Amino acid sequence: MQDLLDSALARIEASQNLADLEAVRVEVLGRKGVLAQLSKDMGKLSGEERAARGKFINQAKQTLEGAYDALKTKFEEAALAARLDAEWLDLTVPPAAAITSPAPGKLHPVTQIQWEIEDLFRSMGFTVLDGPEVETEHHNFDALNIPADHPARDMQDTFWLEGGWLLRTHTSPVQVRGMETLGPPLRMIAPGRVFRNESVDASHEHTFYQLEGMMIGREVSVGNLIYFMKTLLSSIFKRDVTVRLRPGFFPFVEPGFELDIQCLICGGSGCPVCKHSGWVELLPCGLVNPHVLRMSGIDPAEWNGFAFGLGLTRLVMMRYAIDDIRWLQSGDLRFLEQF
Ligand code: FA5
Repeated sequence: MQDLLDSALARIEASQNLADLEAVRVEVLGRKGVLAQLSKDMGKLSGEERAARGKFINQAKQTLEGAYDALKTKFEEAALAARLDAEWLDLTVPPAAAITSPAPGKLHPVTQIQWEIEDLFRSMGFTVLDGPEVETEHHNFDALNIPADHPARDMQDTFWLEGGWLLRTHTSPVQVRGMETLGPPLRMIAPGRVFRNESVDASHEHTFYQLEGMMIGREVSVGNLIYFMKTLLSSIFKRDVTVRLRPGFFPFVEPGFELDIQCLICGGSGCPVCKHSGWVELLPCGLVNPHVLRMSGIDPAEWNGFAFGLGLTRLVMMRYAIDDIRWLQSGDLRFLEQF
């Protein structure tokens, strides 16, 4: 009997894992196991022998079950430890990719060119001004000599807001704010986002960037205006570009001009960006209308000046030969990563 018990115990202890142990349990402790065998001939034993056998079986059962339970706990703990080892994550370790190849952010091409132009004009004594995107009708229109019934208002389809406010349709209201707050003499530029309620195509966005410029002095001439415009374009394009100046009408300048650039997408042969004309409107400008000076508290008998309103988004398109304005606000990284 003792031999049977010893060999059963040895078999339990020889188990290598939970599956082995389970198989041994069935053999040893199951219905046909060692204990069952020991109980089988109990009926043939005398009362004394039966009592001794019963005691032995009870102790054997305790011994075998104890060995089984201890080993089972040991295997289960080992399995749990192995699983924890495999699943353990140190959340404080930065991902390997971030260590080896950080993807640095980049400035949007419009911002890059805006900053270049700001540096250029600062070097020529101009102040960079900022203005609100939500404007008053007064600053966006009236003070620029565009009263409510003026047809020029229709040239810039407006997003009207509640309470008579509007999203500025151009950066020209910042001229007015500059004249009001700084007064003459004045050299200022004002880059910024503008909004127009118009349909979008290859060269028109509803939200785009302009860069306003203004110079007020004692004897500012068209010659001065042309000098600054040429300096601006040669600094941006760093090569000769073909431009043309033609008369343009804006109620806040007199005389007014349109400075067009020969389309750099198609080289002037015609494409959707230049609407097949070979030319792109880029830089309307002119001498400030005396009435506008007067409305902002500047005496036109003493002061005059020029103003321009660069289509900054279009300039970026020309500089990088971008054939559709919608790329610039697409947020598409394949496009943006090129700059
Ligand atoms: C104006 O906005 C005037 N405020 C410019 C000005 C300032 C004239 C000072 C004289 C003196 P215009 O509506 O033409 O003008 O717009 C100026 C430039 O913005 C255009 O030449 C063009 O380059 C750009 N632009 C106009 N509409 C759009 C549009 N929907 N999408 C992209 N660029 C545009």
